[in-house]
Amino acid sequence: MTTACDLEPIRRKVEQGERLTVEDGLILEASNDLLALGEMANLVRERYHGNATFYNINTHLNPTNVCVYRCDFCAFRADLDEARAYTMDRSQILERARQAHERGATEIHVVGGLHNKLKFDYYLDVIRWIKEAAPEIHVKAYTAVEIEFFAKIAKLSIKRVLEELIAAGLGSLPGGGAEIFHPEVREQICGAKADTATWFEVHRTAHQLGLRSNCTMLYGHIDRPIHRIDHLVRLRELQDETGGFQTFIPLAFHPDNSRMDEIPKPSGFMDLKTMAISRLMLDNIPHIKAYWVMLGIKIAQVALSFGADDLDGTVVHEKIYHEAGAETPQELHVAEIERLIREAGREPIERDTLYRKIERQNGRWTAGQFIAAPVGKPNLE
Ligand code: V47
Ligand code: SF4
Repeated sequence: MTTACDLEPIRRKVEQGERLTVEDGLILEASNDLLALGEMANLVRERYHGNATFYNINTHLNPTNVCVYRCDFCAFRADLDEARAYTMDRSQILERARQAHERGATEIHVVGGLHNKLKFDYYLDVIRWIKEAAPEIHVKAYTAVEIEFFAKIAKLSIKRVLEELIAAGLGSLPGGGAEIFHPEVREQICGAKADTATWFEVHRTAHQLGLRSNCTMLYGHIDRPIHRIDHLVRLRELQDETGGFQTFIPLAFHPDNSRMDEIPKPSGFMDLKTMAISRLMLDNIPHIKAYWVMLGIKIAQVALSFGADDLDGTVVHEKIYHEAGAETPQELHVAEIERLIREAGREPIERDTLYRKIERQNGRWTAGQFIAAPVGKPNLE
């Protein structure tokens, strides 16, 4: 157990904007002084963004739940012959994109299973169909795990797969599939899918092609402090190299209907502590997201004082967490998101996926200026 006084050297580093080491990270992990961790994380959060707190209007699309992999934590996947297996066709995807457009969404977040039979063309078509129905919508699609799967089934390089997806209309990559990078954990919970080196290769290649991406960490299952700190430091290293990560999202494990359902879900204390430590270790990633769907609305709101500056979006049609027991609603309306942010003493700003301020007039939206971030700028030469 760490005492308040062990945190003093770290506090001084944070105040002076110095980078924290792995050892510092482990000291933070050993501390139960949640308020001290939160205060330090809040300092970094306010140095980056002041009171600004971001959200977007988005919708989720999971084109298929059929998946060749069997990650232990996943309650979403299905086998091809199961009654609950589904694959969306062109008309369903066009309809979903039209609905998103009518609701004023600026982003569709696409992620799904890795189907035994579908060809790479289907995944390209999903993006083309969205763009056909809603050309101005940003398509944030396919985790690094999906990208490496496409490369395998299409017998193409990761670079070529990304280039084809970009030509179809891909706008950025979501951060999923990262889980825990440390092999002690990864091999146990999702050993069959893309390994850590491949996850990084996909994001590095995406950044080199000019795409922005997000990154995540799935915590609160069999992971230990060293695994989480190792995970954060690996992300920080790629960010030093490319500057292409926009947002980090800590994902709290939801056990229901998974093969790890004997593990209790992480407590509010762990959620806030992980949020704060993430903000402190990831000094070069501009945004930290409190994804309300998985944290619950109450913890997500409090997280705005523990390092988070983004609440994700209005989110409609989310399946991955709801099938794993999330009790949050399917959608939050803009007025509710703004109320939660204001009540926490922050200023709500609607952003697009690339963090440009959204202006709305007469039912139409335009993306304005990029919202400046002091560090974490791309360095891609
Ligand atoms: O990779 C799956 C996680 C991820 C469970 O980029 C689970 O803005 C908890 O990538 N309990 C997909 N987590 C979701 C994702 C995401 C979510 C929100 C925002 C962004 C973004 C990306 O969901 C998977 C996996 O890590 N996941 N099952 C579960 N039972
Ligand atoms: Fe498949 Fe993704 Fe679920 Fe793993 S997390 S089983 S890759 S859908």
